[in-house]
Amino acid sequence: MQMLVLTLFPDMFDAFWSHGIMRKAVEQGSIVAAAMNIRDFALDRHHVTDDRPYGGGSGMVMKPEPLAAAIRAARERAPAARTILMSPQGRVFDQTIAREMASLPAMILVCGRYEGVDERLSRDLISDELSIGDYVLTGGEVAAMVVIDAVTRLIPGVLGGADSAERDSFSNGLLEHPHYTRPPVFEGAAVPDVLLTGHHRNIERWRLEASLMRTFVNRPDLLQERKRTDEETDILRRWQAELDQLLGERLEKTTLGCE
Ligand code: 4FL
Repeated sequence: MQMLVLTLFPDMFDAFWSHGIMRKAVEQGSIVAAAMNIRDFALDRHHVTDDRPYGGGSGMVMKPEPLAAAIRAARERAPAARTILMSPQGRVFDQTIAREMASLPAMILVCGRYEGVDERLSRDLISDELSIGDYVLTGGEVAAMVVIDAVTRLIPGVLGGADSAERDSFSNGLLEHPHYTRPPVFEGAAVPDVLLTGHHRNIERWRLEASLMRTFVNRPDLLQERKRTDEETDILRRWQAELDQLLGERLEKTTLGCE
C-alpha cells in the first residue's frame, strides 16, 4: 500500500518509518511510505501556511492554497488514494476501520496544525475525516502515525506469524488474555499452572475465559453488541451460577433454573 503523509513536520516521520515492524514493512515493500512537506507547496516568498481566522478569535488557520496544492501533488503520485484528514471532528478510528483501510491501494493522510484547516478545503479535497479519540493534539501527525501503524500490521505478510494479527485484542471482539514468559515465579507471582501443562485444549479454554473476564471487567461495552459463541455462553452461564450461589440466591429464580 502506498501511504503519503502531508505535514508541516515531515521529519517527525523519519524515526517512525525506520524501526521495528514499520521498517520491515517498508523494506519488504508491503508499504511505500513518504512524508511530504506542505510548506513546499506555499508559493509565496516566505512559504506561509497559516493565517488569522476570519471573524477573529485566537489561534491560526491553515491556508487552503498550500494544502490544496500538496493534496493535488500527492494525488499525482497516488491517483487511487483516499485522502483522509486527521481531525477531532472525524469518525473515530477503530480496528474495524483499520481492517477496511488495510485493503486500500493507497492513502493520503493530511495532518492539520494550529486551530484547524480552512473549511473550503475539506469540502472538495478530503474524502474522509478520521479522529483517533476524543482529545485534542498539537497536530495530526501522531494521529496519522497511529492510523498507519494499526493499518500496516494488518497488511498480509507484515506480521511474522500467519495468525498473529487474527489473535489480537479486538480481532474477535474481546480483549486479549494475559501473557507470561520465563521465569516461572517473578517477585513471588507464579505463572498460572495450566500454562505449564502443555495441554493445549485446556490452555485455549483458560485463555478464552481470561479474555472474557478481562473484557467483562474492563470493557463491558464490547460484550454488548457482539455475537457470542456457544463456548462463551457456557462460560458466562457458569459465572452466573457461581455468582448466584455466592449470593445465596435460589436457583429457581434464575434463567438457569428454567428447564
Ligand atoms: C486528530 C486529534 C485526530 C484526534 C489536533 C489536530 C487530532 C488532532 N484525532 N488534534 N489534529
